[in-house]
Amino acid sequence: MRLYFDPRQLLHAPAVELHNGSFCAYAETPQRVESILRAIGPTDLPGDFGEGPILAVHDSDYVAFLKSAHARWQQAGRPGDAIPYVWPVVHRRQIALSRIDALLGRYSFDATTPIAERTWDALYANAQTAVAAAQTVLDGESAAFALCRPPGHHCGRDYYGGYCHLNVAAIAAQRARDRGVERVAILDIDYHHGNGTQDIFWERGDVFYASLHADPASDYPFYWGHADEAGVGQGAGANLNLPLPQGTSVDAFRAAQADALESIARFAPGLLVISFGADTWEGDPISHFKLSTSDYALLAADIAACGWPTVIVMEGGYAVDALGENVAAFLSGF
Ligand code: Q9C
Ligand code: ZN
Repeated sequence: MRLYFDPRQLLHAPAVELHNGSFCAYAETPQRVESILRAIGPTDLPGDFGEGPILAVHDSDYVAFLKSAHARWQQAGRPGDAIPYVWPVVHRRQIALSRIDALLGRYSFDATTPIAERTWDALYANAQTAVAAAQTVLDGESAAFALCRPPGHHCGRDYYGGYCHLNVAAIAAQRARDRGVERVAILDIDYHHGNGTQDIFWERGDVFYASLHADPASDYPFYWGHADEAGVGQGAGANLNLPLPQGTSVDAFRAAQADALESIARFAPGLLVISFGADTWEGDPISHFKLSTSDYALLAADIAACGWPTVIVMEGGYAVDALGENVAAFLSGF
């Protein structure tokens, strides 16, 4: 299987995050990548596909904001990473926003996702990694892995959060659409619901989104991910949420994944994108499922047996020492 990664993705390195009321070490650390590389071996550099694939998913004003946010933060005299503290939720007047704090609140939905000095460079390389894996599968490989980092599934067309700024799974899926694949499915098996991916394709019938995740009644991102969210308009019926209780282990997870695969099979995709998070592992520090390392090979084999050309995009997974083995186990199933 071809594996893609660009070392510039490590340039996004926030120092701290706001967690349960205090600042603590950033969970989505560059060391996650080192763990994965140790376990999967050498990777290929992606080519440079330009900004086109990013702008095919994200609004241009949002991309311009991401590029300039940290410089604006510094111009305002602020130290460290840019972190929002105000949001236009109530009576959201958004006239000529120019103060960095106003912009941060406009384009984010949480305060856990800093923008650091080199964040844009990392995000750009991250998107290229996703496109390279998609392109390899479009060119005829049965599967490819994009070692994306930072992850992407929490961010939408014009907003960031949940450690995610560019939606790499959506960028891969949209690339396939733009290169002639008529129906693309996304299977999201990160511990958290992929609210951004759901929002991006909410009104579209050409991209099917299916997600297994912790019930939003108990877990982040709280405001999305319930079972009755099915899409609207052209997208009605093309969104499938399968929330699962904390404590879920492999039998229930595998059964839910089989339900998702059955729905995807009815949709008959020409290509599958997997948003793969290893934060479903039993030892993950911020999550509460009970999958073991060997379970990942089983789950991947179930997906591979469906026979769809498959792009695997890395999402979450925060038990850094075990992360590499969990990713390698998943890839071995293909
Ligand atoms: N510090 C992904 O797995 N923070 N994002 C929860 C823990 C948000 C996780 C509080 C978790 C987002 C891609
Ligand atoms: Zn997650």
